[in-house]
Amino acid sequence: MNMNVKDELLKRLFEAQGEPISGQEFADEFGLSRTAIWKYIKEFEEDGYEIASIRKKGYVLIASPDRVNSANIQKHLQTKTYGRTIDYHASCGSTQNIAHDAAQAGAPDGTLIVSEEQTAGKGRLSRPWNSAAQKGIWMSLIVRPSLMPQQAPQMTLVAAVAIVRAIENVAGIEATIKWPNDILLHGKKMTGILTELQSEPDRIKAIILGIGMNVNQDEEDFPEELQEIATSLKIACGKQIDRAKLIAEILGFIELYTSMYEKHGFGPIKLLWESYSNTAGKRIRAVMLNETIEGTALGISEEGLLELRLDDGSVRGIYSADIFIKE
Ligand code: BTX
Repeated sequence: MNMNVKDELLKRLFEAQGEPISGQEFADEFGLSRTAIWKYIKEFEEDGYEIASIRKKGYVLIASPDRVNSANIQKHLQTKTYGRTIDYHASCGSTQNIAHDAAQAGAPDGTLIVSEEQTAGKGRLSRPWNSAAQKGIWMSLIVRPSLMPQQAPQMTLVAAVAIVRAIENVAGIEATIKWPNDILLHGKKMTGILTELQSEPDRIKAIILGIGMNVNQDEEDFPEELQEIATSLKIACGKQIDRAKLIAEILGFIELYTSMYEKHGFGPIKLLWESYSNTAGKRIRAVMLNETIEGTALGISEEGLLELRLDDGSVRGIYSADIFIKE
């Protein structure tokens, strides 16, 4: 059996998003018989996929085992707008790059790009983000809120609060937020958020909220260099989590909190964020691009800056840094 052709067939079935794939056309394209295609379909069914065969049209993927395709996400979705358009990939370089192009091309508010794996997932400052196939949630949400460009960085904090609430609902455990963009479980990084902006001087065109979540990894699924610092939801709560359901839940909370932010300002989000944060009151070291400072974290400002009291008594607001908490 040629595995690559089989993978390609599955990928096409996913990407067709409920539309039929012609067995004959696929067979012709790859120089195979229709019987060979039929055998692949039977194998998919043995693996737990539900596939309908429609006369004269082809094969339609009805349901799949633990995949984050649009059908599986949307059956849990309770939002008005977010996640109503989903662009699903079996594999891609980075959902963030796809989302940037889609936003520029006019993708509607709430469009979600999601992939089973990323081969070039990225964090802040272009650091690599490990995105193993079928183990996590690797997604980018395009939002077009009525906010000013200077209010965009706070969307990282909006997303962080939404993610903690969703984890509580789906997995029954409470995660903590480490300013600005990490969600921790038992002190290890479980989620990273990358917020990027497409803007005019006085108007947000789009915010791309990139969310990378370790969900169903076991410890040995992480490369050695991450084993000390990374964890997954499954490691923390001891059970396999339905990723599609978790995505739907996250989208629900992001929609709720974004609209709260638009209507009532940052105050309510700040309160929620501070209740989940592990940073306030702690002695921390903040490593920025050009300087490193130490002080005691006071909390976040109305603008979403982390406020630090330095040893000389002065207070500094920090826009972006890597934070190390000194116990
Ligand atoms: P960050 O810059 O805060 O974190 C990056 C650092 O985190 C890396 O240098 C590495 O040490 C560590 N790391 C890498 N992979 C993982 C992992 N899976 N779990 C825990 N730690 C890890 C955080 O950036 C923002 C990440 C956003 C990722 C999403 S995924 C969907 C979207 N597409 C894309 O390319 N990026 C975003």
